[in-house]
Amino acid sequence: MKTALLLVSLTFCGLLSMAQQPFVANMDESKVGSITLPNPLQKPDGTIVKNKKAWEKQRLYWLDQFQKVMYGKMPSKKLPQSSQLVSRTEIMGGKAIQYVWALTFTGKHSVTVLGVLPNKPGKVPVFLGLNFCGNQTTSTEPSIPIFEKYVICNEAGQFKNNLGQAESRGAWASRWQFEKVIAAGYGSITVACGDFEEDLPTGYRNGIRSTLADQLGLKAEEWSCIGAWAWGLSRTADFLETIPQIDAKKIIVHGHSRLGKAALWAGANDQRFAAIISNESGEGGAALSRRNYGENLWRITNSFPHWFLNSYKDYAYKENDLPFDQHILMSLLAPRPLYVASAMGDQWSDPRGEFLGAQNTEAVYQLYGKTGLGTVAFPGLNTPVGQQVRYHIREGKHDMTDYDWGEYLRFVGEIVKPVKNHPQH
Ligand code: GTR
Repeated sequence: MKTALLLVSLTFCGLLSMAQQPFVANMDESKVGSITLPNPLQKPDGTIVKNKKAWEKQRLYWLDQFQKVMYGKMPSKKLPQSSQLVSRTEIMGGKAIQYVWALTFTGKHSVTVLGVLPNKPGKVPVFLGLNFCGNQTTSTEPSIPIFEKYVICNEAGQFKNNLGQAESRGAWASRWQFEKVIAAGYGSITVACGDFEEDLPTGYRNGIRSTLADQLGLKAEEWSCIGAWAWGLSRTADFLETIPQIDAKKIIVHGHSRLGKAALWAGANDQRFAAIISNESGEGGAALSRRNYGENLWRITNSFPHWFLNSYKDYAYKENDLPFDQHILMSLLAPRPLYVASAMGDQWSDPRGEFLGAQNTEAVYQLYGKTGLGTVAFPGLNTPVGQQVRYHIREGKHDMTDYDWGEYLRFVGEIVKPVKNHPQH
């Protein structure tokens, strides 16, 4: 009895001290050690996929694995959705039109979509990405409604109790670079991620995982917040297909950080996205989970349990047991153009792990006759490398900057070309 008690209290103290120990991220490359990655081309029976056709089948196998282990199921049911134009405003001295639309799903859940399109006739390719802190933070235009749900931003003077105030207008405009995007001949579309699901462990309660649970036929715990955001990106794409000025075959999905994770997951599930951009998506995004550098699986599933399936945290410090790694997630994007970007001052996201994640998609891109990143070494600062898969590490901190946008526009300009001087139709 005494021994049992002693054991119980020892175990209890052990657990307590583990929980109390602050997490110290490994930031020493020499301590990462060597890792062995699963081969995207290796089928469950051990044989190797040799052509595109076989890969298409293998692709579904991997998608299913990611659904079962990490991000959860994706609803297969299509819901009726309707839209309403809220406002149309000429901006940038007449160079662009800003649209605000309300998008409603089965009358049960509504989100607000912001669009900035060039003010000229003809269809344009668009960038589509979720924003963190409300549409009003992407531009100073006063006609954009202030987002009224919880956001993670809480800068004094701009937000109060995590709710955007009038002063938050344009707070994150530098991450959107609307003028630059319009000048290059593209449109830009965004929705606050919290309009689909607030970024909180309890966010599912008033997010689409609850409001649409019956219609979608999925329980909240069967998928995840990242899943809900990715679903939101696809539903926004459905809506964009109904807008005559938008070339819906050229929707480039992008996202920064946690929203970059959502963009990758959206691109994997929805092959309509013509190109995918991951800006510093890090752990659970482009970075390899098997590399213990910066944020790791233990830390992310403890800080943000709602982003993934509950059971994903069982792989903490057992990353080698994962059936996949994040290079396989990105292989699911092939043969579409993929841009993975890091920042030197954002070691938390493991830039080298993001680079290696992008590089290890090569075998799949080659099945399509494309060179992905190619056999390049980890590049120097501000030196993009690669072809159909591109990578850069820029100087500076965790952010999505003017430099990043310049490179994304150059990349999609080569591959997803905007139509110049298009005729009226
Ligand atoms: C961090 C998180 C990262 C990344 C980042 C962000 O706190 O650890 O995985 O998603 O937030 O979204 O800015």
